[in-house]
Amino acid sequence: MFLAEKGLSIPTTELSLIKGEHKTPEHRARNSRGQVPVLALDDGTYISETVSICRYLEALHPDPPLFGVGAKGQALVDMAIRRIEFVVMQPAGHYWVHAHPLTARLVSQYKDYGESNRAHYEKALAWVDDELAGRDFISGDAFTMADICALTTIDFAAWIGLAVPPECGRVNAWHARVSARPGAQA
Ligand SMILES: N[C@@H](CCC(=O)N[C@@H](CS)C(=O)NCC(=O)O)C(=O)O
Repeated sequence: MFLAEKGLSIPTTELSLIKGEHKTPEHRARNSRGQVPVLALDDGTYISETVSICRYLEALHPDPPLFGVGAKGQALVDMAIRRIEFVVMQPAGHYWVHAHPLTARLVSQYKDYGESNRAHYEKALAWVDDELAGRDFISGDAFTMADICALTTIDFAAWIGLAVPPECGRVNAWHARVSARPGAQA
């Protein structure tokens, strides 16, 4: 979505997570965490972490700005991204690891703990709902990387069974607005 919003296109290679292609020594040499995505630079450098990859691309292609403008704007977008990752994604991630049937064969699950994250996730969304009062986007009046982080987190959470509660009206309206962007089809 970040690339589409920027109007950029880069060559991609897909790894099969089902086949474990991300855990091979060859891929761990690119990313010691054995995860995707990884951005390979022409000079042999590999950059992991989605937000870091996007931040690098933003520096090379500043328009349209997706990480905020100026010291204050950039700090506010960074704050919003970190909060989406730590406050919203974390309970969804713990639910995925500890309560979802698809991860059961991969890890030792603590199901009660996993399920307890549903309430944390819903509380986090209620907080996002409050944040959206009087603004169109997560970090303010402009669409930014914080919206991409929130959209992908919320869509992933819905896919694993954590829906946005109907009472989160502002989150639902924001979700419809941001999902309608051409970039969301990427
Ligand atoms: N913090 C990393 C998370 C990357 C991540 O969790 N990638 C998933 C696929 S979307 C993955 O590689 N999962 C396999 C694994 O963790 O072993 C980022 O933002 O890029």
